[in-house]
Amino acid sequence: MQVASARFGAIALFFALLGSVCAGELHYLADRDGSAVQAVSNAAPSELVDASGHLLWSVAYDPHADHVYWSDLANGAIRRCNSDGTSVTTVVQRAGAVYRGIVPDGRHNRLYYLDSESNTLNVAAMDGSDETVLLSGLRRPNDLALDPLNGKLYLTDSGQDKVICCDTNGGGEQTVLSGAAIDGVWGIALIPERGEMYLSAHGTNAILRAGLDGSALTNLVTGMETPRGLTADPHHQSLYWVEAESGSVYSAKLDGSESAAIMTNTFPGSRGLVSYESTDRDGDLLPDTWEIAQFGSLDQAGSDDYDGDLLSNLAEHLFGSSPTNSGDTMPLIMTEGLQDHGSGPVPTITLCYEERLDAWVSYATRYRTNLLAGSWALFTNTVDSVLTNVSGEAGTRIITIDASQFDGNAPHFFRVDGDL
Ligand SMILES: [Ca+2]
Ligand SMILES: [Ca+2]
Ligand SMILES: [Ca+2]
Repeated sequence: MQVASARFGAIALFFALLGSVCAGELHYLADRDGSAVQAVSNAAPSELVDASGHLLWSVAYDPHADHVYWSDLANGAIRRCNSDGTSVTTVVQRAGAVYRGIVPDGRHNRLYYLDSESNTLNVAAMDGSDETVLLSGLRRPNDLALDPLNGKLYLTDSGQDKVICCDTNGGGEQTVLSGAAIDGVWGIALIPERGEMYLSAHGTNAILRAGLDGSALTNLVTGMETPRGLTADPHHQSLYWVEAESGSVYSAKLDGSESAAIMTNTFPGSRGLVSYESTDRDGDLLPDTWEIAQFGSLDQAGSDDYDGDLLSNLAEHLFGSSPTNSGDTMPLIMTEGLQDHGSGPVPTITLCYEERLDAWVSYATRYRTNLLAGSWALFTNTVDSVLTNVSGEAGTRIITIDASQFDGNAPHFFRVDGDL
């Protein structure tokens, strides 16, 4: 934060936002009728694992170990392999178990999974040891999602038409959605940075969206036939799901627009689908090459603050400062002066900050006059906005504002955000 004068203050605060870095997408699909785990790239499937003798249900991906997980209902097992299909390993097995939703959390060496035979939510180490029941008394739990930002698990319970949330240790269980509006709720995906959950429901044959607290439930897409596994891709601002009846893979934008079947290959009976944007396989909004270059691994999340300077890794990425140096924070510099832009000299404020050229967000200036009351308002009444000193992946944005529009007796505070 830099304060330029008693009258005007500049504050840099930045929130995590989403969008597309580059084209290219990767899905993993549990192809039940074909008895294969499929890796699907740009609408072309290739068989990753021949799962003959397995009754496939869910599929999941762990970017940290680069492992693909699936549930095998025929043998009561959760299995995994490397992302090239090698080293198939049984992680968890119990006779009669009906394992459904799986969430590997490689950062914390935890594997969460639902068993709709014992009707429990469970956790184990990623080698299957130390299994613990986190929740019991469920009726037919189906799909599971992790909100790493807030340390919460969300599950769909199809037997009760409920979405249930709890802490990652099983505490704080609560029902966040229930009832006819989510009849037959099945798949769940989260984008915690947007505060949103997405659901598929085969009772209403809809794809739905709600807040993480269950508020503002909305049908995004209707008229499906038994939509099942659902996944959200924040970088493409897209949802993907499988429609079990036709076996089609669908996509839509996060608001439900542009809904369409995207593959000519179909996978009838399929239940599980996950998708990964190839430059951000761990889905934390940081391009993986940048993460590896900065941290040497994918262990840091966008919301983490590695160097403890109160700026998230994502903010440091978007605004060009070092995420590993607490002495390097993104400056938002403000100066005051007089400038002539064609109609005589006027008092001006100049704001200056670093912008990424490849950013998938749009940078936006906001202001307010009272830090204790009111809210930040978008500010667009600028005299000039130019990008200079372009070098490599970044440039310097210089915004000029006519200061005579402001009440000279009131303080004004400015900040810059990265917005969708
Ligand atoms: Ca990443
Ligand atoms: Ca930081
Ligand atoms: Ca820093």
